[in-house]
Formats: sequence, C-alpha cells, structure tokens
Amino acid sequence: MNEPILHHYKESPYAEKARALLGYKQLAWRSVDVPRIAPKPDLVALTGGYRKVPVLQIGADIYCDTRLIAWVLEARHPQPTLATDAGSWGDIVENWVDVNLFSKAVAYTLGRNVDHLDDAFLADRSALSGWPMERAALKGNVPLAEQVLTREITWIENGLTGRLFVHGAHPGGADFTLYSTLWFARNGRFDFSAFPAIEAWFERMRAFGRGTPTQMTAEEALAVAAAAEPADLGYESRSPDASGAALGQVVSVTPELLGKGTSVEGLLVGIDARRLTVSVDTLRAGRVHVHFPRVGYRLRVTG
Ligand SMILES: N[C@@H](CCC(=O)N[C@@H](CS)C(=O)NCC(=O)O)C(=O)O
Repeated sequence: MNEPILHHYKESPYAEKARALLGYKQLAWRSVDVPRIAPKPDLVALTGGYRKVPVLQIGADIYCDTRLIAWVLEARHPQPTLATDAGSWGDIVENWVDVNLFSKAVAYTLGRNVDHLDDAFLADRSALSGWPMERAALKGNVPLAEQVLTREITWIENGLTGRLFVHGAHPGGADFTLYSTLWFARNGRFDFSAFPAIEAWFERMRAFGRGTPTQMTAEEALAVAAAAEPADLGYESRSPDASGAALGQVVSVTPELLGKGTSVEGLLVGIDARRLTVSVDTLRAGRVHVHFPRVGYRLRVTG
C-alpha cells in the first residue's frame, strides 16, 4: 500500500505541521493514533526506537522528522510546490523556529496549562528532555516566557507585513513549521489580536486544510510494513561521510533536542549531506528503512 501513513496524536504541534503539509498537497492519507507519552510499543516496533511524533510511513520506509517528511511529500507530489524560491530566507527561518521559537512556545504553553497536565505527562517529558519539570517552576516561568515570546512574535509580525508567506508567493517549510509552533501557542491561549499580519497569514495557512485522513490501527500499519520491501533510496550516498561514518557500519541516530531514550540503531545504508538512512530488522515489521535529516540528529558509529 502506497498511501502515506501518519503516526501522530492530535495535540502535537509537529504532527499538526505534518497534517498541514498533507493538506497543502491535497493528499489522502492514513491516520494512526500514537499515545502522547511512553510506552509507545507499536511506534517503536516500526521505527526501531524513535518514539517521537510525527512519523510518516510509506510501505517499509519510515520517515522521522517533519523537515524530511516535507521533502518526501514534495518529491512524490511536486504540485503545489514547497520548493525554495531564490532570495528566500525560509530555510534559516525554519531552523530558527525549530531551535529557538518552539522552546519559547513550549515554555509558555506548558506553564499556562500545567494544571491540566497529569504527573505522568510531566515525568515523561522530563525524562525525554533531561530537565526537571516541576509545576511551580513551570508556572513561575510564564511571565518571562510570555514577554520573550511576544518580542519574537513581533519580529514575525514585521516579517509577514505586506507578504503572503514567509517563503514568498507560496508557502515553504518555514511557513509550516512557524504555523505549527504558533498553532501550539494559540492553543496555549496566547493572544494574537495585536498581530494582524500573523492572523491573516494564519488563516491562509489554515485554509489549506488537512487533506483526507482515514483511520488505521497500528497493527494494520505494522502489517503494511511487514508486507513491503524498502524502496530504492532515491539519493546518491557520499560515503565515507565527513563524520567518519561509512555505508555498511552499524550506527545510532539520536535527536539533538528531546532525544533521551529515542535512538535508532541500524546498518547505515544511505548518507549524504542532507539525510541518512538506516536499515533495521524489526520483529513485527520485518526489515524497514528508517530515514532522518542530518540537521538536528547526532550520528554515532557503534559497530
Ligand atoms: N524535529 C522533529 C520534532 C518532533 C517533536 O519534537 N515532536 C514532539 C511532539 S510535537 C514529541 O515527539 N514529543 C515527545 C513525544 O510525543 O513523545 C520534527 O520536525 O518532527
């Protein structure tokens, strides 16, 4: 089955980014619900250890990270395009949102909503981030988080004034990552009424919709992977890589942010400056190829 399968949960901002990308591309897709906190036995059975969301599955190919998901969707469905226009600062904005703005939105939204979060959720995110998550401290952070977030949102308001999208005439990766982060802050009750350019852009982004999802169970998704073979890589490897890793070595791949306990170990079967692919023999899904972007992931040779 070639239809994209999205593993996700509804509250996740990065999952919202993937849903919005599927909407922009006007795709039909399968939707598999993932628990919000560990254990996530069905997801890690498919990915070989990556427990974060979203994950996009196409047959026995597993794509981790929304940046990579955007590239894959663009390669399979070039129109409407996400391609970077000459003169766009979109890639830089995308990276800034991922490594900076997102954490500000999380500090604000978690702090404001901490009374609605249970202890198990806070313990899970504390283990993932390596930071203590105490209710009083999270609440106490809100005024400063709000001040910083407001300042940074003012920069975005300036950037979007007189402009359709961050990217230019059509949206690109930066628009989708910014959209999902601001969607999260909005769900956290951040007030955008003083930011009309953002509000108008937000409506343009929302209008793309979410495509056409059909529910699928995790068991069914595992069966799809088990019945499929990983596809040809579709990119040329550059091996050995500048990191020292070479094709055929056993490597582990770990997210640089929120990455504790979420590494994938497997045989390196593809690598270039942009992405890498490991082959993992799993018990329930058979052999899968798990793909990551290079930016934001630590690669270590382990065998
Ligand atoms: N860079 C990743 C970030 C993914 C991410 O941080 N996802 C969050 C949810 S928005 C997550 O997985 N949190 C822990 C969890 O859900 O287990 C991407 O673009 O997909």
